[in-house]
Amino acid sequence: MSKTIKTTCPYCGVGCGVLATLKDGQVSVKGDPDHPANKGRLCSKGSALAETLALDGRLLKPVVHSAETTWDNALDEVATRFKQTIAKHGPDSIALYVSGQLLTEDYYVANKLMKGFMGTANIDTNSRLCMASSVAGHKRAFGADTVPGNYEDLEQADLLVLVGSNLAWCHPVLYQRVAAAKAARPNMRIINIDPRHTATSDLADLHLAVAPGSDVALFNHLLCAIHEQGAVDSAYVAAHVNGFDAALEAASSGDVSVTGLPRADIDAFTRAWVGTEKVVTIYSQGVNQSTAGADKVNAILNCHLATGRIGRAGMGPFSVTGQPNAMGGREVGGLANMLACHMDLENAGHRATVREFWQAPQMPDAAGLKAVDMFRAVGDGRIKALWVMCTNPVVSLPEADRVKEAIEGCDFVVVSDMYGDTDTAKLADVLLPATGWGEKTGTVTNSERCISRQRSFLPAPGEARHDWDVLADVGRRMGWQAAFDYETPAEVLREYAALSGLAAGHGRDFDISALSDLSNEDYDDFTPQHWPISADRNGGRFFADGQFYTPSGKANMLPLHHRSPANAPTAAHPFVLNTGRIRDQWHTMSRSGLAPRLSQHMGEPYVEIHPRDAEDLGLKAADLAEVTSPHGRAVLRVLISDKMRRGEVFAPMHWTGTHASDGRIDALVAAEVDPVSGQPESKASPVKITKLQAAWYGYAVTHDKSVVDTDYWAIARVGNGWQAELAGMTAPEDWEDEARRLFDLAGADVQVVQDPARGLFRLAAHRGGQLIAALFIAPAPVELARSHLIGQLGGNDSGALAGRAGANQPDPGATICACFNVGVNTIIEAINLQNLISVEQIGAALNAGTNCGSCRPELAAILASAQHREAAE
Ligand SMILES: Nc1nc2c(c(=O)[nH]1)N[C@H]1C(S)=C(S)[C@@H](COP(=O)(O)OP(=O)(O)OC[C@H]3O[C@@H](n4cnc5c(=O)[nH]c(N)nc54)[C@H](O)[C@@H]3O)O[C@H]1N2
Ligand SMILES: Nc1nc2c(c(=O)[nH]1)N[C@H]1C(S)=C(S)[C@@H](COP(=O)(O)OP(=O)(O)OC[C@H]3O[C@@H](n4cnc5c(=O)[nH]c(N)nc54)[C@H](O)[C@@H]3O)O[C@H]1N2
Ligand code: SF4
Ligand SMILES: [Mo]
Repeated sequence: MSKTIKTTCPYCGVGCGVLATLKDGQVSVKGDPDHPANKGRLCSKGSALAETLALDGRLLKPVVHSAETTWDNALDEVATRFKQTIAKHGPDSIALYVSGQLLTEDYYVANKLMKGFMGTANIDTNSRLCMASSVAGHKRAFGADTVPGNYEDLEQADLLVLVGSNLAWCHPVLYQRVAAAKAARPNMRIINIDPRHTATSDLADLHLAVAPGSDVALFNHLLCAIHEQGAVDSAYVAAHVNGFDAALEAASSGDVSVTGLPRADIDAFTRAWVGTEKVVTIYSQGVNQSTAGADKVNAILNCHLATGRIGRAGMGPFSVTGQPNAMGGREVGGLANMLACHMDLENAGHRATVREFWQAPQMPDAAGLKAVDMFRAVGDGRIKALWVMCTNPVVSLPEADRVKEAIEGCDFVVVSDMYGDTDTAKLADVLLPATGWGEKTGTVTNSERCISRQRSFLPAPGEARHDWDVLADVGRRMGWQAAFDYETPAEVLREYAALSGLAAGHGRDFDISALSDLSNEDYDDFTPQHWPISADRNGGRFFADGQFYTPSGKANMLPLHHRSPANAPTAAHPFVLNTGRIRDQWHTMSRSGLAPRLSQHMGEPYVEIHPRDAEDLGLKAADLAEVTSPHGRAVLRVLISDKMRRGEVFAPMHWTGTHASDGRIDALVAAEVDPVSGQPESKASPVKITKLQAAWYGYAVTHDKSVVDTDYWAIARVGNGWQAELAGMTAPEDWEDEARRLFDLAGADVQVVQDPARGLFRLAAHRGGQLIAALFIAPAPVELARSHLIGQLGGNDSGALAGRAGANQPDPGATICACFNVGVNTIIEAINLQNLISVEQIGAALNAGTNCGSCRPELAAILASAQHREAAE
C-alpha cells in the first residue's frame, strides 16, 4: 500500500510543492509538478526531507522541571503561571516569541491569544531578524507591507539585480528558474551586489563587491543617475508618487565612493539599470539585516518608483522571504507592532475592528517589545514569563550569550519544539512536544503571496501536539473558552479569512475573504492560490493601477542618507564579521543536521578569510582560528578564499552548542538594531582573529553520538554514525585511555598505531567485526581522506588505520552533489580524464547536478577553475 499526498517544503520561502509518498512505512519525496513555485523541482534540502523524519531526539512527552508529565499538568502549569504573573506584574510582564516557521493557523491563534486576551503586544517573531526591514520599508513607501510582483517577473526581466541575496544557496529553486530563463534568453543580464563573491555571483554578468552597509549610497547614486539620464517617468511620479524632490535632493548630497567600488563598475551598473525598462531588484538579508535596513529597502524602492517600474510584468522590487511562512506571519500580524491582516496595532480604527471581531476583553494600544528588546527585558527581569515557540534564540539572536543568560535567569520559561535538546529547549522549565513537518496540517504563504497547504502524512509521534491546538488549550484554561474553541485548523483559517474581509474594508491589501466559508473538504483539497482571494480580486500583481495604500493613495519616496554600520572596526577588533547561510544546512540544524548527505557539503563551522589577511595573521588552510568580539568568542576552521574582500570575514550562522564547542556565531554579533525596523545588524560586527595553536588536532568517526568534550569539537551526522573534528590545548598522558573516555569501546577489538615522539596516534575499534570508532591524532590539523573513513564506518574493512583509500578506491573528497553523493575529487578527475567542458557533460558522466541542481553553480565553478588551470599550464 502506498499513498502520496501533496504538501509544501518546510524550509525556504520559495515554497515548493512536495509530493510525499508513504510506502511500507518508508517516506520518499519529490517535487510536485503542479505547484506553481517549483513545477516539480526540489533543491538539495528539499530532496533530503525524508532523511530528517526519524524519531531520534524527538521530544515525545511534555516535561516540567526535567520530569515527563501529562499534557494536563504541563498546560495547567503554563496557564497558572501566566495568569499569576499577569495578576501580579501586569500583562506586559509576559512574552511570546514565535517564528516564521509556524503555520498561519498556529500564528493566528498565538497572536489572538496575546494581543486580544492576555492583553499584551509582547509577541514578536524571528521574522524580526529576517523580514522586519522589508516590512518597514514597504509600509513607508506603499502604506502596506505589499510585495508587488511574482516569480514570473524574475523570469521575464531583462535585468535582474540581486542585492544582498545568495539566491543560489538560499532560494535554490528560484535561482534555477532564473538560470533557466537566462539560458533561454541570453540577453537577460544579472548583476549581483554583495561584499562576498558567492555561488550566486557565478551566474552574474557583473558582481559589485560593495563595502558592507553601503547599499543606500549606491542606490542614492542610481537615483541621481536616473534623474541625470532623463529616465524619470515624470507623468507617473506626478500622478502616483509623493516626495520625489526631497528624495532626489538627499540622494544628490551623497557620496558613492563609500561603496568602495571601481567607478567603471558603478557606471556599468547605473547604465544597465537606467537603460533597461524591465528590471527586477531582488533583495534579501544583505539588505534587511542592517542598522540601515529599512533605508536600504526604501533606497531600492525609490528607484523603482521614480521610473514607474513597478506593478508591471518583468519589473519591480522583490523582497524574497526566508522562512516557509515568513510571509504568512507578516499577514497574520506576528510582529509586535502589527495586527492580523496587515492592520496596525497603533491605528485606533484597526484596533476597534479586531477587538470587536475577537470579542477581546483587552487589547494593548501600543506596540510590544521587538525581539532584541524583548530579550533585554527578559534579562533585566521586566519579563517574568516567556514562551518560545518554533525558534532557537540561544543560537539565532545577536549577543547570544547574553540571551542565554537572560533565559536562564527568567522565572518561567516554556519552550515548544520538536526536539528537547536544542540550545534553547535545554533551558526550559516546561517543554512542550510539537508536531513537525509531515505531521502538521495548515497553510503557509511564500515569497510571491502564494498560499499553499502543508498536509500531514505521518501520525503525531508520542504525545506531540500541534502548536495551534496547544495555544488554544492554554487560552481555554485561562478562561476564554468560546474564543479558543477550535477543533480544526480549517476553522481557524475561516475565522482569519472573515477578519481579512473587515481589513479590506479599512482599505488594506490583504484580503482572503473568499475563504471565509471554505468547507472542511475544500480546505483539505485547497490548491495553491495567490492572494488576494476575494469576491472581486484574485491573485495578480499589486499597484498596476498606480494606487497605493497610503492615505493619499500615492506611494512615498523617502529622503535617505548613507549611514555606516553601527560599529566600525577598531584596532582591537579590526575585521568585519559577515554571517549567513550555507547551501545544505537550515538555520540551527535541528532538522537538516539529521541528514548525513547534507552534512557532507560543509561539515564544520568555518571562517572564510582573504588569503592576504590569512597570511598577515599567520593562518594556514585548515588551521583553527579564535574569533572574538566584545560580546563573545567562537573557534572556527579557517577557509582561505579570494572571494572575500580584505578586512572582512564570513562565518555561517548554523552551528549550535549541540553541534560544536564554540560555533555559535551570534555570540559575537552585537545587538545593534535598525531604529525603524528593530532588525539587528547580523552582517557587520567588528571582530578580532587569532590563530588557535592547539597542542593536538584530531578527527574521529563513531557509530554513536559519544560525549565529545575536548577543548574544540564539531560533530556532524554521517552515513552510519557521526564524525567529529577535535582539538585540544593539552595532550592527554595516554591516548588510548583518552579514546576510551571519549567513546564507548567496551568489548571492542582495539588496534593502535602510534609515534609519541611525533605526536601521532591512530586507533581503530571493531565490534563484531565492524568498525565502530576510529580516531586520528596529529600535532597539526589532520590531513586524511575523511570521506574514505566515513565510508568505512560500520564496515568490516581492516584498513581503516591507513586513513586513506587504497589505489583501487579513490577518495571522492568533499561532497558537492548531495543527491548522488559525488565528491569534488571525482568531479575534477572526470573533467580531466574525459575532457568535460560543461555542467551538462559532468551530469552525463557522473549524474552530479542532474537531480535537484543545487550544486550546479559549484560544478560550474569547479569546471572554471579546472579550465583555468589547464589554460595556465
Ligand atoms: N540553505 C539555506 N537556505 C535558506 C536558509 C538556510 O538556513 N539555509 N534560510 C532561509 C532564510 S530564513 C532566509 S532569511 C534566507 C536568507 O537568504 P539570503 O539573504 O540570500 O542569505 P544570507 O546568506 O543570510 O545573506 C545574503 C548575502 O548578503 C550579503 N551581505 C552582507 N552584508 C551585505 C551588505 O552590506 N550589502 C549587500 N548588498 N550584501 C550584503 C552576504 O555576503 C550574503 O551573501 O535564506 C533562506 N534559505
Ligand atoms: N548571525 C546571524 N544570525 C541570524 C541570521 C543571520 O543571517 N546571521 N539570520 C536570522 C534569520 S533571517 C532567521 S529566520 C533566524 C532563524 O533562526 P531560528 O528560528 O532560531 O532557527 P531554526 O533552527 O529554524 O529554529 C526553529 C526551531 O523550531 C523547531 N521546530 C521546527 N518545526 C516546528 C514546529 O512545527 N513547531 C515547533 N514548536 N517547533 C518547530 C526546530 O526544531 C528548531 O529548534 O536566524 C536569524 N539569526
Ligand atoms: S528551494 Fe529548496 S528549501 Fe526552498 S522550498 Fe524549494 S525545495 Fe524547499
Ligand atoms: Mo530568515
